[in-house]
Amino acid sequence: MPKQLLIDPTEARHPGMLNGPTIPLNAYIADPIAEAALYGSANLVRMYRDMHYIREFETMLDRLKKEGAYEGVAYNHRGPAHLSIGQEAAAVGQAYHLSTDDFIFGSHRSHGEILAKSLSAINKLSEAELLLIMQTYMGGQILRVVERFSKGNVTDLAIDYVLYGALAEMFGRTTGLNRGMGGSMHAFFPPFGVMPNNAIVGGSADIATGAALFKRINRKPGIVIANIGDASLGCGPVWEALMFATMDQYRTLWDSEIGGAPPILFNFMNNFYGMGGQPKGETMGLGVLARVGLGINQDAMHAERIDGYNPLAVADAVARKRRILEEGRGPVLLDTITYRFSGHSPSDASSYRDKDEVERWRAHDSLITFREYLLNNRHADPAQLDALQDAIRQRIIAVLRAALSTEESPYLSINSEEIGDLMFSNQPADSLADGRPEVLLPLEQTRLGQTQAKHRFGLEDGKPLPKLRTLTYAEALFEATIHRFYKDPTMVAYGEENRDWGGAFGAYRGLTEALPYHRLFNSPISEGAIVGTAVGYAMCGGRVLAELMYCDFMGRAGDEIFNQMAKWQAMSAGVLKMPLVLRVSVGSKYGAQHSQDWTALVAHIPGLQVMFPATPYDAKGMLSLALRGSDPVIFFESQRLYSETETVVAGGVPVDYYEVPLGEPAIRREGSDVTIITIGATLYVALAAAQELEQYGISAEVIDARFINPLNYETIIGSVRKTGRVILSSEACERGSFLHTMASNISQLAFDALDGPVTVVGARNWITPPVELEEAFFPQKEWIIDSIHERLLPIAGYVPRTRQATSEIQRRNKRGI
Ligand SMILES: Cc1ncc(C[n+]2csc(CCOP(=O)(O)OP(=O)(O)O)c2C)c(N)n1
Ligand SMILES: [Mg+2]
Repeated sequence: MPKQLLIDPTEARHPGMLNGPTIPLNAYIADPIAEAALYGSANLVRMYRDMHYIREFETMLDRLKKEGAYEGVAYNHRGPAHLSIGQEAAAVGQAYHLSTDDFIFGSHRSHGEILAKSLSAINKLSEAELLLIMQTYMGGQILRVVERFSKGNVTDLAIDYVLYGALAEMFGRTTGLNRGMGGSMHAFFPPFGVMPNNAIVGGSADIATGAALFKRINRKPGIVIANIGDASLGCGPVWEALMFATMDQYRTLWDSEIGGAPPILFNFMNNFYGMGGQPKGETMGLGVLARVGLGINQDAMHAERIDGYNPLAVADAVARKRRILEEGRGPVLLDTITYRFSGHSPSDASSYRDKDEVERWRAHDSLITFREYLLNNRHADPAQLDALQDAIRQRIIAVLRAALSTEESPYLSINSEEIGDLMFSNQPADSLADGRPEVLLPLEQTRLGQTQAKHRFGLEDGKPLPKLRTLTYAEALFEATIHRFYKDPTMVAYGEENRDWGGAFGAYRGLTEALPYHRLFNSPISEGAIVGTAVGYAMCGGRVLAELMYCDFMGRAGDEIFNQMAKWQAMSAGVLKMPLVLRVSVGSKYGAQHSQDWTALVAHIPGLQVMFPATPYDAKGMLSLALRGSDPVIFFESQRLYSETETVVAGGVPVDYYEVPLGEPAIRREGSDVTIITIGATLYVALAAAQELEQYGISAEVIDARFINPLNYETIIGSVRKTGRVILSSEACERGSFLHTMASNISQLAFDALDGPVTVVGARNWITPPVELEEAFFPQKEWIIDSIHERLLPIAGYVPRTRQATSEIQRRNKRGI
């Protein structure tokens, strides 16, 4: 049924003027009497204390980097330190009203936000809750160190825990919050709602949006804040996140019971600088960052500029905006004015800015002005605040000493596989949450009833059965998908044209009728945000099936695939899982920008599983495997195959659920003279070549690799040892293709068994030409036979039809083509 969104031409063509809401700038009006009543002295002093914790913590790092010592404790800190000295009030004001249900995501400069949010959480949690968190997180490993030096009550212990855990993390110690795998720019601590920080600037925008989506869809409490630098507003994925977060469908099409738009607050920590470039007046034309809201939706994203040098202005804004988000009326944009006194990093001499400017801001330093505020309004006396500062210094010295000790705070062992062990979580699960999946139809009434009734094998007596009545590769994908949708209530799928259109290439036909909007929806054409939000959704504990149509579009989601999806499990030292399957399709017929096989690109990135089924049996069994897993998978498909039926795997595609074993290639034809290994649709070319080779008395074994990572070489090596010859082929451009990685491994693993060079036949190193010329580009049956003849096993009396001699390798490389 088409959705009910009518586009009325009369309305669309109607003249008029567009007026936007006005955007308040620094509208907070300080009222000390009201503030005293609202917060009370203790909380106001605590805000000051937290600002000081951040200032002292960052100062300590600054001194270590610049002077090699802090308060007599020497250390050469080799890692990064992007400090936020000057930005404390913005972080503390923001954290004040947040609970542990509220998540913050941040950037390379987020130490302050981590500490502020943690200190706020410590203030809100009971002693029992704090102890439980510390005793269970990382098996109590961090707590055991902290207990040795911490003095005082449980709150003191928790404060030491956070300071120590963050610092040990920055120093790369196994007792850090993320076992040293995250470091300064990625440290986080989910029990307090401190979610990943990102060294890819702007990287948190779409991930945080995905976390907010997770909260909404799974009815979880709390809001999500993405802390982003002002200069990072120049990043495409940030804009894509804004698009994703403001989609109308949350309110027009999704069931109102879901609660409206994802509760995401984009908070720009506007310190007026990138590293050295200045968004205002130089690298951007916004003037006032908050202006962006006007362009994004009719609510102007409820945007405001707020004074990040007054923690109370920030706290007030977060409290007001939180209500909007909870009512599903978000997203919200805040332009939080602040300033960093520290350089971009300690090695930065700030040559790009005027000393006078820094001095002017120093006069506004929130630590000075807020101290004055506390004194003037009799919330504290000077001696009390001095003592507080001194106590903070002493605490940080103790934390520093513990974090430096390699005995108390060791590194992961260099001579072990401990980092390797973190790359994948390998914890398959039928469902990631209890509860019944929300669906619109009983499973039997879905399209599954029709697909299951089809022929499951495409041949009868060697002749093809009608395709319309036989299960295709696309339908096999559908069966795997709907199965998991009906098992796992957290599972969602989205991408461009995923719903009424039936998904790219029809693989989702039948899902629209079966699933409510919030489980299957169309996204904006924002490939970065499709993957980035999926990363955020998955790291919060939900299963996502994201889809990018053409493999070539991965270029638009490069960071999200290469740096986010791939790396967060290991950077979190296993705290986060990434049950995210990204479907991409290798094209043909559509020319240069829609037809490339980029398996090698993703195979090169540590942390990704990469799969490429070539038969309907594998399409269902491998997608089933991927969709039950806990690891990120790039799932390649081929447009040549969507309408193909099963003609290779005897018995066809089972009706019941099954999985293909992870990493295991499949022998698709047995032979004894040469092994042909393929990835993707080239399987069928290889099978045809093998059949023709039979005429010449050559028996070829054909293996479909199916998996790219992980990949068990046992079957492959077993075959090579039997035949002594191996040729590899796929549709990927030959230079740098994954075939070469396999070739190199086979050479090393079976050198003694080889009777000839491991031979690679890839697509040409050209742009993909128009469909009429594709035969000149993609490997053909003749290329495989000719290569065998020229390089491996001369065929008596055979006249090659194409140029495949080794001299060709030299000629093509010399020309770079
Ligand atoms: C995608 C990306 N591009 C460039 C960088 C290098 N870089 C690190 S910080 C930074 C400036 C960021 O400025 P802003 O977003 O305003 O944050 P701030 O440093 O001011 O907190 C740049 C360009 C990066 N880390 N990631
Ligand atoms: Mg900045």
